Formats: sequence, structure tokens, C-alpha cells
Amino acid sequence: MLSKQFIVFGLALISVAAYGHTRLTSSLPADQATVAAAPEQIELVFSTEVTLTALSLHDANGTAYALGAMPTAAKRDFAIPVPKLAAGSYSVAWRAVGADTHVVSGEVHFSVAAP
Ligand SMILES: [Cu+2]
Repeated sequence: MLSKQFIVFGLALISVAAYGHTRLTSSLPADQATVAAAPEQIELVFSTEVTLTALSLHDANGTAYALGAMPTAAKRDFAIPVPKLAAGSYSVAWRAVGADTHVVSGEVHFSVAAP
């Protein structure tokens, strides 16, 4: 017979599964930031180890910028070199698989100020 404590414990586990998945905790440039100098790399920091499965960089016109090879190792911190960026607005779209196998994705928007 299931004890009341066992049921409560089970519900707690379901809560962790629902709310505990991986998220992007910070980035450089930060989301919505305007930076004075064009970044040489984009850093993404996640709450758990992830495997990056997609990454792209676009400017405000939708033009895609080539990025280097996608890191294959599961990590929490990624530093992705980017080509020289002119002043303007950019978005970084990422997709990753977290340790719990859930797919997570998001975008980081930043601007490079005119000199
Ligand atoms: Cu999850």
C-alpha cells in the first residue's frame, strides 16, 4: 500500500521534472545589450551541461554569418568565435539538448554600437 509520504515524494519528483530543465543562465554579449566594440566571440552559459545542436547568427536584415564548427562536447560554457561584425543589431539562435534529454532553445539579441 502506498504511504502518504511516498505519494508526496512522487509529486515532488514530477515538479523537478517539470521545472528543472536546462536554461541559458547568461551570455556575452548579454541579451538586449548594446556593446561598444564588436565581440570576437559569443559566450553562452547554461544551467547544466548541454550538447549544442544548432547555432546561428543573423543581422537585422536576416543575413546569416558563418560560425566555426559546432562544439561537439557536452559543456555548460561555450565560447563561439564570430566573424568581424559591423555596427548593427544581431540575433543568436541556439538549440541544445540538456542532461535530461529535453530540447531547449532560445535567442540572444544584441547590438554593436556605431563608432
Ligand atoms: Cu527538461
